[in-house]
Amino acid sequence: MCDTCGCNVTPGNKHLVEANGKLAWVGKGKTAVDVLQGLLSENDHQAMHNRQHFDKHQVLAINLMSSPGAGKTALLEATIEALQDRYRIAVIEGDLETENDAKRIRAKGVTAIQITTGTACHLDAHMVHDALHNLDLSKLDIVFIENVGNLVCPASFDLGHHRNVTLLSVPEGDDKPAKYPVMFRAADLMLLTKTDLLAVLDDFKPEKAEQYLRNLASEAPVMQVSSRSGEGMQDWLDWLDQELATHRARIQNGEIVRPAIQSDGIRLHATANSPTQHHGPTHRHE
Ligand SMILES: Nc1nc2c(ncn2[C@@H]2O[C@H](COP(=O)(O)OP(=O)(O)OP(=O)(O)O)[C@@H](O)[C@H]2O)c(=O)[nH]1
Ligand SMILES: [Zn+2]
Ligand SMILES: [Zn+2]
Ligand SMILES: [Zn+2]
Repeated sequence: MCDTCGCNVTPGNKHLVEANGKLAWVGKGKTAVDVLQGLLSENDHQAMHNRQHFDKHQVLAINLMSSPGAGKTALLEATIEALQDRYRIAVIEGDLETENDAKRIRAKGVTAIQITTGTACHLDAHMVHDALHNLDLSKLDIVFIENVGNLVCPASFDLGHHRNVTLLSVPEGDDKPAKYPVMFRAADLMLLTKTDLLAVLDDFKPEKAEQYLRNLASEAPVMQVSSRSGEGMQDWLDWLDQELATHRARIQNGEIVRPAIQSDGIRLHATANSPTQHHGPTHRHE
């Protein structure tokens, strides 16, 4: 996990492990495993609370994941251009350091909340919650969360969103679903991006990428898009339309929509059920 990359403690949850924090190392004989399991359990609670925020306002929340530079921000820019007359959109941007992506989104006339994660290579539910309290969800239809560019850790943290979209860009090679199964198993949709480059990078075979995904027992749809040429964008926009309609219908029925569960990722992060006491959110929203 984050066992190997040391990223479990984030600016959003570090209060829990600091002195006097709920999961503080000292005083209660906690082991490292206890603390990590506790953090995951806290994350899941926070994620449930975040989902209540979204659902209360019938907002669809989509988590975009990929390796660095696969085209998440470019896809968002093109999506906003295509949809901003029809849907009210906001973006939560996760980056290690800069505010560059948020600035690109704001240039399209859309609210973008930047979360700088520092050393953490993924967003977690606590960081997303801080961002949510800076967004007026009553005035939105879709919130996109651009996760930190990383093909490993982001898939293991529920943020309280509804759908995972995993991007694989043509220059990365078609074997990535085989090499990073945890990430691609989490996908509710796999987008093959930068398809305008297929003509020059002709060793990338879209059908091979799809076969590697199917080898993971995933039935997620696969779409080819190019933010640059606009090719395939309509399929993606249609998918969003459909997801928003399904989401609203489910909320009317009192159902909760969750992204694909990543049991592999959870196993990578902790090996047993958390011993930590569960608790409700520390505040309520009217
Ligand atoms: N040819 C081509 N290039 C693209 C396309 N989409 C994005 N790019 C280029 O790929 C590079 C990275 O794009 P971004 O949208 O910044 O990628 P990202 O996934 O947001 O990157 P990080 O936030 O750093 O992880 C930029 O130079 C883009 O211009 C595309 O459809 N075709
Ligand atoms: Zn990590
Ligand atoms: Zn980006
Ligand atoms: Zn809240």
